[in-house]
Amino acid sequence: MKKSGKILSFLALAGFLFYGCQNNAGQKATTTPIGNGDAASQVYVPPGEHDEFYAFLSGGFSGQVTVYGLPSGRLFKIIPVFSQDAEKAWGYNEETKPMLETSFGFIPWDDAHHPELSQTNGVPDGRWLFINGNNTPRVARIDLGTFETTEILEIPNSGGNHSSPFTTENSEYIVAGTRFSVPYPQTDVAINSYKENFKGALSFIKADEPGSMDVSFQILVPGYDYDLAHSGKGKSHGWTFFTSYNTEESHTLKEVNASQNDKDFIAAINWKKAEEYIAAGNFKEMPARYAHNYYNEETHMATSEMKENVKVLIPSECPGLIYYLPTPKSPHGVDVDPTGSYIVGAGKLSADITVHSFDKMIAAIESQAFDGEIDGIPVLKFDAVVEGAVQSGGLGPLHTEFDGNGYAYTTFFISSEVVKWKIGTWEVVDRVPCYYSVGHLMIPGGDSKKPWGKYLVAMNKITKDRYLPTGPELAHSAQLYDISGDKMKLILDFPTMGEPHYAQGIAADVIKDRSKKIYPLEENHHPHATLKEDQVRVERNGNEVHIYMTCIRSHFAPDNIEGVKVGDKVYLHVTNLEQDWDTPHGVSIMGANTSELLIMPGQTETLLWEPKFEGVIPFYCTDFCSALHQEMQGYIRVSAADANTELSWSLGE
Ligand SMILES: [Cu+2]
Repeated sequence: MKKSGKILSFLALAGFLFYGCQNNAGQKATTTPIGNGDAASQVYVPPGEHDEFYAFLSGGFSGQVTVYGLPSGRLFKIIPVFSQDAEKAWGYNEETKPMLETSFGFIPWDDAHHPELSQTNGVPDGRWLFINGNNTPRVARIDLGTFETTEILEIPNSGGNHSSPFTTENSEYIVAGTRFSVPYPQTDVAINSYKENFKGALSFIKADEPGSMDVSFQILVPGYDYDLAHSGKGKSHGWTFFTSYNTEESHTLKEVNASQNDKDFIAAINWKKAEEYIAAGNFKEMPARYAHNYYNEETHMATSEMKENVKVLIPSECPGLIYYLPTPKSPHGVDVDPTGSYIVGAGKLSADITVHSFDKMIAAIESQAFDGEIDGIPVLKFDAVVEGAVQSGGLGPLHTEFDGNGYAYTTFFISSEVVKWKIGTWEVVDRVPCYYSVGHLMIPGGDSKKPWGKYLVAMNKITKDRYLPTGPELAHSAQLYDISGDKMKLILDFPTMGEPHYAQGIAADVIKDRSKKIYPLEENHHPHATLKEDQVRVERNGNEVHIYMTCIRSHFAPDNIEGVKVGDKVYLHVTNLEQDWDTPHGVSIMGANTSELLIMPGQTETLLWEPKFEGVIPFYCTDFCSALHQEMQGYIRVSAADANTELSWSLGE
């Protein structure tokens, strides 16, 4: 009976949410949220001019990252990460297939959640963007010179990688916390043995050197759900904070059973202490199986390597490594202010926002102000660590970012709003509605030491009436607020791809001049590159045919090929000889069971084609490259498996 009562109250909460949406929608019909005519000019970037900021939005369940300009809200690029992308041949061409390898085999999709810019001294530095894959636990690195994914690391012994990637101050590490606790290591046990057999793992991933991303260590923790994370900065550099819920350790009907405890925990990890324990050999080597995939920009090829074990720290054997900060009520976001002094926990079933003090935490550790311990992890006394509470007046706080001017901004999912409050006095100074049900928010640099506190992007879970209807599925929405004055002002709605889960923003100046324009041919070390047109050729090796092809405006070389047979595996290794910015060529061939290739200037890509029957098959350039683009085409003759058609190739004969 008690349980059904709880279920009812949750239904009531959901009803409130739905009512909230309808109500907001109703308001929209009679009022204009933008309110004044000059909002449009604030987001207008005239033709030929550039946006002031890059915004990198998670593509959510699309598995990708989208790149927008701010303040215009214009979409510039979709960067494929965890999902195959036929437009760019990501995961389809031979070069990038290894990027999607995992211990489960080739996986062409994931649920991307949190983009995170690399940092130097706590400030976004524009080198890389990291992002996590939630479903099959992974983290990825995107190179912001090329805007391409160059590295993906699977996270072993983890179930759902939500609290990730969240960097440390110099990108020494990015982190990954298990959202679903699982048997560690995985084994066949009854689900109702959760409390005895299920554990969580908090992973620290070395990330400061491309090509050598690896799990440096994992910390074995109780079987809670670890939700989000942020690392300390300034005085709290060396610490990382993870929220947890389900400290009840329930395994079923979690919407009720994981919401019983008045407080759950923020786990505070002293990762410098962890490094000492690792250096001293005070760890366990645990079996694991996880893929490390790396795209080498010199060879234009990815490789996938399987790793076999991982170093694990056990809290009861590592005093000083981890502490729990009690935090009301199923905390979701954990955010650290720009000075590193305050750790903000947003209890998603609460109205208030809890602010812990880093100094008080250290003092509580030194004076051993503990409320017992769990599996060797001291629980700090709530009153000893809490600094203040923001009496928000809202419902369902989720995430907080900062403007660098002494203010914090917290999203409220249930009451669908952003609340601005003052650090130190904890008073609410402004609030604006979101349309509707906002999850994350992003201020460029807003989780770093130096936010660019000019704009705020709210990422909304529900769109309802914001755009023209497109059938049952509606575009999700981001909303841009001007936060340069005392009051937040909504100035733009723009649609997003997939779920705009979280985002990061950075001043365009930090990145734009380092953007790569071409791949120099002399640096192309692809094993199947053809760097000059007079080196093109076709080679047979058993039933494998390798076509070494080039393209330049407006022809392929060769463009007539004969001697291919039914049953062959035909590899088209195509090098784009162009050395001008913005001159890609595409390649497609009729009936190929894969996507097109989209080859950047100076790059080599490979398409695998297995002809099924005799005939003459056309291929063509798919990227409109010149006035004679339509002429950029060729033929491959396919003969019977036992035919004696000689291998030959030509251009212009
Ligand atoms: Cu072309």
